[in-house]
Amino acid sequence: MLSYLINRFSKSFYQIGVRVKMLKIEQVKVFVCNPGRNFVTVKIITEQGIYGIGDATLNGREMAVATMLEEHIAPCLIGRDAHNIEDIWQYLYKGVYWRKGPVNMAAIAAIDMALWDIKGKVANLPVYQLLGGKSRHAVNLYAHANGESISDTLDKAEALIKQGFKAIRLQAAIPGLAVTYGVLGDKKDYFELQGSRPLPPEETWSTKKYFAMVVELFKQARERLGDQIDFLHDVHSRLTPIESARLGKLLEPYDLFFLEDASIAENQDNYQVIRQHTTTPLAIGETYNSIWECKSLIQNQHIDFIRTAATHAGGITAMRRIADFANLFNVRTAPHGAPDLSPICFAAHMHLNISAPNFAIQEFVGFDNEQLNQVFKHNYTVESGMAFVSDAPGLGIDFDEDAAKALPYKRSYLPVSRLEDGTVWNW
Ligand code: EZ4
Ligand code: CO
Repeated sequence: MLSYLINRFSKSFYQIGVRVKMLKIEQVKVFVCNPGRNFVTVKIITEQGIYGIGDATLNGREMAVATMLEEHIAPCLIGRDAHNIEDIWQYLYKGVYWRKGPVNMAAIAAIDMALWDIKGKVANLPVYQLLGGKSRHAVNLYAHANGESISDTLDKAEALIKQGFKAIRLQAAIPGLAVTYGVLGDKKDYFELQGSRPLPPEETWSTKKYFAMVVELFKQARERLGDQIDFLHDVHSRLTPIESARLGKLLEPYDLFFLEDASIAENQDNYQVIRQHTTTPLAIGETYNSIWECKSLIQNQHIDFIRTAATHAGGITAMRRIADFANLFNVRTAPHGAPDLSPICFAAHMHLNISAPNFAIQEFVGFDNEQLNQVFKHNYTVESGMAFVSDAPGLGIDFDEDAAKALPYKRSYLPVSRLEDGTVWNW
C-alpha cells in the first residue's frame, strides 16, 4: 500500500514538473542612435520570437562598444540558450583572456540585461521578482539642482522640494571659471549638452576657486532649506585625497547625505587618507567596470555608498554580486543615474534597487526629452521623490527600432579638464 502511494505521488510529481525548453538565441542586433544624445542598445531575439534589450552606452566611446558587440560577441551567442545568463556572463568574462575594461564590460552588461529581460518575459514576472522580490515599496531618488550661482541653485532646489523631492544634489558655477561640471549654462536640459561636443572641449579647474564657492553653497543651503532635506554633492574627482579630507571636514556642519567622487581611487588606499579625517559620508563607483575596483574600498569600510551602474559594471548579474558583497561591510548602493545611461539601464537599476536589502538612493535626472521617449518606452512612475517599479514582465521597457534608425549617431565627447597653468587634470 505504502509503496503504491509513493509510486503514485512521485508519478504525478514528475507529470507536474515541466522540462524547461531551450530558448535558442537567433539574432543579436546593435543600434547606435541619437535621440538628443548617443545611446548604444542591444536587442537579443530568440527563435521563439521573445526578445530582450540592454544598454551598452559608453559616453564618448560608443562605436567601440558597438563594434565589440557586432564583430566579437554577437557571432558567439547565436544558437546558445538564452536561459543560461550565468554561463553566458562567465563565457564572455572569464572565457575571454582579456578581462574587465570599460568597452568589454559595457558590452557584457548589455547582453546580461537583455537576457534578464527575456527571462522575466518567459516567467511572466518583473525582473525584481526573479531577484527575490521587494525589499521596499518604492525607490528613493535624488534630483539635481544645478545653478549659475548659489542663489540660482537654491531656487532650483526649492522648486524640486515643491515637487516632492527630499534629497537633492547641489552644484553651482564656480566664480572665476568659464564652465563648471554639472552646470547646464544656456542648455535647457542634459540631453542638449552632448550635441555641442563634436570634439572634446577643454575646461579649466581651480581648487582654490572651488573651495571658496562650495562651502558657502552648503552653508546657505542649510540656512535657506532647513535640516530636513538630504543634500548631496559631486566633486567629480577634482581633488587630491588630502584636499578631499579637508572638504569633508569643512562640510561636516551641513550634514551631507554623501560626498561623491571626492578623489580618484585608482589607488584604493587613497580613501584611507580621506576617511581618517572626516565623518562626511563618501560615495564612489560610477566609472567602475568590476567588483575588483571597489573591493578594498568596501572591505576596509572606506566608503559608505557604492555607485556602480549596471551598464558599466557588467549588468544585473554583476551589480547583484557587488551589492551583496557591500552589504557585508555596511556599504549601501546608490547607482549612477546620469543622462548617458539609457532608460534601459534605469529600468535595470529599478529592479535591483527595489530588491537589494542594502539599497540607499538612486540618482535621477528624469527622461523629459521628447525624442528619447519616442525611442525608449519606459514604464515607471515618480511620486513624492520616489520611483515605483514597473510590474510588466521582464525589465518593463521597450525600444522602437524605427524611431532609433531615424535618429543616427553623432560623434561626441566628454570635456577635458586642465589646471590654470595648462596641466591636464581629472575631468
Ligand atoms: O559626468 O555620466 O554623477 N554623475 C556624473 C555624470 C558623469 C557622466 C559621464 O559620462 O558624474 O554626470
Ligand atoms: Co558623478
